[in-house]
Amino acid sequence: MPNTAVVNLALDTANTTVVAFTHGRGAWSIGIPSTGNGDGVGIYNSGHFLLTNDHSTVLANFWFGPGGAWKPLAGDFDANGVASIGIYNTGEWYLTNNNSAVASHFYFGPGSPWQPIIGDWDGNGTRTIGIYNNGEFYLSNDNVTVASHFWFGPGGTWQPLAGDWDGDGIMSVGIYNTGHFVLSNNNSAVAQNFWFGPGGTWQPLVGDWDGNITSTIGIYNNGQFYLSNDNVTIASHFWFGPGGTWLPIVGKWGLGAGSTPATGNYR
Ligand SMILES: [Ca+2]
Ligand SMILES: [Ca+2]
Ligand SMILES: [Ca+2]
Repeated sequence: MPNTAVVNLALDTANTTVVAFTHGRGAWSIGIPSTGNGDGVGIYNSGHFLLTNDHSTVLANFWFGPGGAWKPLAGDFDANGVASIGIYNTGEWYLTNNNSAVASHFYFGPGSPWQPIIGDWDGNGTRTIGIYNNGEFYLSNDNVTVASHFWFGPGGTWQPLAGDWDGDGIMSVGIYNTGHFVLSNNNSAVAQNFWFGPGGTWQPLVGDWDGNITSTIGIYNNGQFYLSNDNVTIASHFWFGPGGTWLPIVGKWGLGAGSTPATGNYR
């Protein structure tokens, strides 16, 4: 940058470039380096979690919960900047902040066939829960009361998603069905509508893979991951875990201690 007074600064919509405007000397674009601190992935099978922040090195390897019908969750539940895991089964929830101790245990929703979702619906930095069934969503900001209740999408075989698609700090929903993604920034209007991946047995993922604030999608099948930073091109492609019945999870993981196979101390 020449020694020229800057009269205005602007940020591009992708939060990747600052444009510095000057009097008479034109404008300069200044790239904002990626934090390199985006979401990692993990896998879960019957109470067993394996987490990685770099798509290969196992950062944490632990058991939580009884496995069986319990499904894995992940999120930053205490707004400390790192994600941790939880589990859900038929309306019952356990959340941790360190992948070991139970930070909260509660019931929300009628259980099956309602599915859990996790998001920071109010942009306060804390992720809370929601439930989805056949196009209908209930979201909570405190894991107790209903903050919003709405329908989005045709239901049926469509699955719920949650992400901050526009990077405004507030997460909103989306839906996925056989390779087709439909995303909303306000839980009502369609903001993005696209296809990614072959559908079939591939499962959708959502994360901020490059740490630029916005959430983008990925897909998972049998140990194989494809992640995109723009919902169009492939940013990374890798294998993690043995596939099979292991389920993918997403988070920017910390160094929670984890636990050995649980025998009831999660209650
Ligand atoms: Ca946290
Ligand atoms: Ca929140
Ligand atoms: Ca948003």
